[in-house]
Amino acid sequence: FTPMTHAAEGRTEMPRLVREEGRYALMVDGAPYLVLGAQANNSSNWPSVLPQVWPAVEQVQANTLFMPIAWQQIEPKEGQFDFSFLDTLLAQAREHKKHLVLLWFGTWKNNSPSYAPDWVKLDNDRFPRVVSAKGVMRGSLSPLAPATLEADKKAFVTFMRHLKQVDGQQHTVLMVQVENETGTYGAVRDFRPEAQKVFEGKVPADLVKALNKGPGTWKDVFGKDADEFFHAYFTARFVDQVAAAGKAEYPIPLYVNAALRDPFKDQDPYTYSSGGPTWNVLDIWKAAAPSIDLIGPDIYDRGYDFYVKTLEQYKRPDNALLVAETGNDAVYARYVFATLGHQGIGFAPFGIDYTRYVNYPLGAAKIDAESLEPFAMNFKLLGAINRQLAALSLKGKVWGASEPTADHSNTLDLGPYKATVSYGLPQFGDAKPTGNEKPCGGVVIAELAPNEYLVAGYHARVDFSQAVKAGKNGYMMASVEEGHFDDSGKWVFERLWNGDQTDYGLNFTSTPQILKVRFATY
Ligand code: N0T
Repeated sequence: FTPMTHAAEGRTEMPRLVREEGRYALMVDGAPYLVLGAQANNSSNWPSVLPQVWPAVEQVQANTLFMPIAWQQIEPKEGQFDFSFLDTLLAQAREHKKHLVLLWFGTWKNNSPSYAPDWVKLDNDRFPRVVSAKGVMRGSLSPLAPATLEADKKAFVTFMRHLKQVDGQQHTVLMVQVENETGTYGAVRDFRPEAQKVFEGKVPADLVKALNKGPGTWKDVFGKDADEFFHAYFTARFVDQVAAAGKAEYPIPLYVNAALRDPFKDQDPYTYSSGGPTWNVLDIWKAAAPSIDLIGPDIYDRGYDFYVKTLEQYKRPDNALLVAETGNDAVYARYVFATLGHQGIGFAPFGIDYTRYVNYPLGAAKIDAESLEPFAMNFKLLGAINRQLAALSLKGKVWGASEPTADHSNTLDLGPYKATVSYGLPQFGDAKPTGNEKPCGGVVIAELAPNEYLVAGYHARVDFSQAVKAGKNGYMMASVEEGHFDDSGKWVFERLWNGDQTDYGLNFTSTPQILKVRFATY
């Protein structure tokens, strides 16, 4: 797991996303890496605010800060660029030994061009807005506007070129998010005459082919979904062209994030960001935006079923799972374990800074060291086994579970063994699990070798059983070692757990403990 650095020259390997048999890893310094992220609040992208950002990032023990780079900030006057914030941010990230993920707030920021410069967002003739079916002009810019595409592309390319100049050796920046929560609120698509004409034309052949459909107009091919799918396709094409141009300058991984629709129901597209990469249009986005490395959900629903269903929807053989944003309320923290269980490459709570802004009800009503504690404890625990987990995850050898809301246990199928994870149990004796006071528990398990597993967790108990009985008398945990990995990735033994520490399962508290469990038959 030793990272391949060329520290002497200050040079490291380019970050990249690798895929093996439909599984993914983000390679950082040449080895798989878990992004334990923290996203700052939207308007924290100014040098004067950074002193309130770093302490919160340190507090949650994140390894990566997600930070916006706004179009209005880098190109306030057309053709005049200013990268002073980016340069300041980079220097500080290096001082704090944190990685960065930069978020391109361009044509779309939560559907609107609020972060575009005045010369863009105030000029409807040159940069037209979406017009709804009823003829109402919406805030969102149209994806069917060549001038908008050209202007955004030019700004993004200039940004990526600058990034290569200032970070092309050190690679502090791991990924760039292209736009933010694309799509349109209050209109399913653009109905301007220019857009209507395109809508009445044929579905592009490449899309028809990618989706295994027959040729025809949007209505012919997609029926009642035609409007939304049309908007998704052209939004994705727009974003893809911006991304492709940026990648040609500097090829680090590029991704998009999604404002979600109900994961279980066919929600009316007028009630979410229509055209953005919601679960029902992922195939369209995949076909239309090949330069985008992954599509990550922004999960702001506290419910267990909602959360896990969303993880399932965005973990695909053709999509690496990154929880691009999630709420900063304590109950969201445990979902990092389920994210790992779904082969996630990263997890980033949103609104991590001490500006005193809170996005309640999406996240916590109050942010301080105490409210951030569950994130901090989980990131500390997972940070200590970051490289091991990321590498084993790429091989399909990682399982993870988060505390459900209704039930108080879950089971993980490790193949030869079954792990039962229970919440709210005492550490001594058997009882019925009642759940933690507030749901906060989670466990991650990784197979190191046959019959040998790494087990770590937070406020949870783990019991094992054999899937199929083996051995004359069955099996047992032959040894449970507590320890840690040193910088070279070597396991360092600290002590054996036995007696009370193992008689009633492996009980994890808020203390970060990493166990190596060996099973044997007798
Ligand atoms: C997110 C964040 C930021 C009731 C909200 C979530 C961030 C953006 N948008 O604080 O604005 O930049 O990506 C939208 C969630 C809507 C869900 C409504 C459910």
